[in-house]
This record gives sequence, structure tokens and C-alpha cells, in this order.
Amino acid sequence: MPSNPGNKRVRGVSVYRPFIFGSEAQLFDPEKKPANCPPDHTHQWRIFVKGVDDQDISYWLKKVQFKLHETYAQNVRTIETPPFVVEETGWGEFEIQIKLYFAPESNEKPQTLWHSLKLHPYGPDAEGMKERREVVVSQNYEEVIFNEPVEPFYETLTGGGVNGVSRGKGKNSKTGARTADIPVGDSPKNPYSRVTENKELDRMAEATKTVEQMTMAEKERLVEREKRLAELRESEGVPANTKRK
Ligand code: SLL
Repeated sequence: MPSNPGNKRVRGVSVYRPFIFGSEAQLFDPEKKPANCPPDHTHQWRIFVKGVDDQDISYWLKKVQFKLHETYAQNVRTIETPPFVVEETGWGEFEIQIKLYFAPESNEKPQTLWHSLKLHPYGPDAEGMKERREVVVSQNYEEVIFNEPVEPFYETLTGGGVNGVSRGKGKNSKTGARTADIPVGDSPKNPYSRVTENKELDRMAEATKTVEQMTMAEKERLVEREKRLAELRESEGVPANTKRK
């Protein structure tokens, strides 16, 4: 069988691409409730898949299918062009299935994610947030990994855009290559950055140190107790390592 050049994999290479998925929800302002909105709906919300800091992801992500709760009419919503967003109103929280479809040349099967739609504020200031009718954001940073992508998709993933010309975010400004770079610093609009990542790594290192110290202290206590036990046995004339009946 002649081999299809489009199926040849780039061996030993993994390419990852970061993205964000999640929801934003807000309690209606009673004055501004849309006229066509069912009376029992209390919130407006949106579910989305997007690039970090709104970087373009449409060169690898071609289509997103959001599966809403069955109480919604036409609950399977397919978004074929960015922004990959569904905007709705409702009264209840539920799990949303998100199916990611990759560029056709990728030969990759779609991948499925789940997101719990959050309408109600959570965390220490939940009550205050509710009173102020703040936007409830529930989002996650995620990375999709393409292991040994087929050659045409590898070109798409790393290439510099149409005719090698590249512009915009998510590309290396010097070489024009597409990358998995995320911004160095965060901004009010985007919390996912190298700075945040490093802070998180520092927190994890700190936590690991604490756990190590606790383990050490616990070990010392154990040695102490074993010593004490041996002494007690000794004083009672019971040889060590002998269980009493
Ligand atoms: C709950 N298990 O009980 C969930 C179900 C359903 C949410 C939530 C409105 C749909 C419509 C809506 O918010 N559905 O009116 O068409 O909390």
C-alpha cells in the first residue's frame, strides 16, 4: 500500500498548546432582564474555550461542541468559528460536555472535557459577591498535547501562518513561529502567566518543605516512642520484641 505522506508522524516529538475553558455567570439585574427570557431564569451565563490572553487557537482548534442540560432547546451547540462561546440564561447549575475538534489535517480524534457551570459565588466572600452581583468566573488552564503529530499538522502547529507570514499573539515575535508561549506577566483580564506559574511553583516547593519537616518530626516522635516502649518492657522484665499473651 502506498503510504500517505499526510499520515507520516513526526517521531519523538510532542507539541502542546495551552488554552482556557470555563464559564462566567451573573445574576440578572431585575431592571435589565431580557424581555424574551423565561420568567424562572435568574442568571445569564457564557461557556467558552479560548486561548491564554486571547491568543489565537483557531489554527489547531477548528470546532467546539458544547452539550448543555436537556432542559435547553437544541442542547447540543456547535461553534465552528472563534470565539468558541455559547451564551445563555438559566436558573440551574449543571455539567457541560465540551468536545474539541482539531484541524482536519491533524488526523486526531476529538477530545472531551467537562465543565461544571457555576452560577453561584463560592469561596470565603461568597455572600458579599452575591450581594454585589459579581460575575462568577470558573475557569481552568489546560494543555492539549499532540504526541507525534502527522507532518502536515506539525507544520500547522509550528508554521508561521499563511505564506510564512505571522502576526499576532501566540507567535514568537522574532521567528514568527507558532508557540505555546504564555504571557510573562498577568493582567486583570488574564491570570495565566509565567509569573503566576512561578508563584505556584514556589508555593508547591514551600508546601513540600513543610510536609518534609512534618514527616521528619513524626519520625523523631516514633523513634522516641519506640525507645520509651523498650524501656518500659525492660523495666517489666519483658524481653524486647516479645508480645505478651
Ligand atoms: C439542577 N440538575 O437541578 C440541575 C439542572 C438545569 C438548568 C439544571 C434552564 C433551562 C430552561 C436551566 O437553567 N436549566 O429553562 O430551558 O440544578
